[in-house]
Amino acid sequence: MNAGPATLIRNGRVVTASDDCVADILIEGGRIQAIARTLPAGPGMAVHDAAGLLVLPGAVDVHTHLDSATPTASTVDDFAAGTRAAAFGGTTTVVDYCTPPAGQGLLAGLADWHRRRAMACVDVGAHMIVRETDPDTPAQMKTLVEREGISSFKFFMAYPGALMLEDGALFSAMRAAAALGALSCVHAENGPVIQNLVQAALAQGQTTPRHHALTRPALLEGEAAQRAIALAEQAGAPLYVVHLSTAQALQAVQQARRRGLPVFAETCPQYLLLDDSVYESEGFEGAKYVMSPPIRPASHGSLLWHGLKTGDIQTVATDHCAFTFGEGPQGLRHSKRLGLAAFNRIPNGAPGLETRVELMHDAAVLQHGMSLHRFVDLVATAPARLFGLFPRKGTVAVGSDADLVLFDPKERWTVRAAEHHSRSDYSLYEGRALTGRVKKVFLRGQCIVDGLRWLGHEGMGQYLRRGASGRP
Ligand code: DUC
Ligand code: ZN
Ligand code: ZN
Repeated sequence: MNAGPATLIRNGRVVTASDDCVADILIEGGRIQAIARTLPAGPGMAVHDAAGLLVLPGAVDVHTHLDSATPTASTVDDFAAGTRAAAFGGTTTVVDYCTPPAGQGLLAGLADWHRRRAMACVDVGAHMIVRETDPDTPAQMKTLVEREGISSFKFFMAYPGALMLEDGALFSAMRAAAALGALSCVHAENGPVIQNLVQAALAQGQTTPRHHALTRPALLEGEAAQRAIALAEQAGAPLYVVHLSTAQALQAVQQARRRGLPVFAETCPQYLLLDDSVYESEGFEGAKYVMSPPIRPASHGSLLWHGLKTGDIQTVATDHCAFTFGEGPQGLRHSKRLGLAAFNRIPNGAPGLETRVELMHDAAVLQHGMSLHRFVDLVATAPARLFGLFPRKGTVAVGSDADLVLFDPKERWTVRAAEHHSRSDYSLYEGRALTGRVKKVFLRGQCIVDGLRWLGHEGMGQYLRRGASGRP
């Protein structure tokens, strides 16, 4: 609970997933106390004028990898840098993937994750990645759900020999999650076949970044999504397909949903706004876009937009998994340059936490004609609901945490990595002109971003024990 002074936000246009009205908002004790057309300012109250601005719920990003290590590489944004970047972009809640190293166990992995997340500047929850199973795994999963409020697990169908669960283990893990009322999240790509394609490409001397995309075809994401849906149906498990990027995977999700199955999907701005021409340069530039799944041909993006409109895709998250392009002061361990000799050694992932809300406002509302309500739903409300955070997070309502974004829907500006707060040295959207900009951000009533000024501090983010996931 935040015991700061009472705060009044005046005359903003409050937009939620369902409502739209000009109102004053009174904040006390970190929560919204009242919303009314006119509220009086009491003595000592901090008053913010929001006339001409939208007042949106603090956005919720349910897919990040902060301070996350593999044996060869580590993401460059720790929780302090990553969540500060999030705040500048209007995101006040992050649900991050805890990835215990091989052999460590889930509870020990979580304890390490808590040490790292203690520097967070916005509120954070965790999903747990299950990369291996043993007889103790179901009991550990139970403890995570019941004691730690971790109500979602991620399973990889890619990266054999590293993160992948083969089908039997995947099915058992889905069953265990379902028995606990938890949501199974899957990275849907056929890992063994991709491994085969990667080895064949390398054997032919095809080492440049664009071969990353060529060896991870859309068909193999569609196949894995279809298989995940079948395994989840058999296990009686609700399913959430993370970072969905292809028409084939979307079609599998659509068919499942038409049959009434509890299948949900997330996509990311990079799959909506970019296309595979990003890999065309012959040099190393394409490494900036090496992520899994890769950026797809434009036809997929068009269908993903359709999936957002029909509601078959419920959320837009970032998969913020940031590395530097150059070596930078952080060193090679955080750099794409680890893969200069061969594309399969390029660390997978890209930055995105800071730009998601503004990109989606510009693209969804201004270019694709979606309503402000749907935009708010995609970036805040639906992820909060699906991952057990609603109504504390994801909306503007009496009793909710006072996580608020004052947003100027008319300001025009240009994305520049040099002006960002991520430690990554590039943006996937460098030079893109956008309309709509975050002006002020409040975390539990405290103004943490005021224009270009940072008013928050490391460690102010709280850990979020989440309720049941997978219930929209
Ligand atoms: N999957 C993710 O979700 N993030 C980074 C890399 C990956 O394969
Ligand atoms: Zn993934
Ligand atoms: Zn990810």
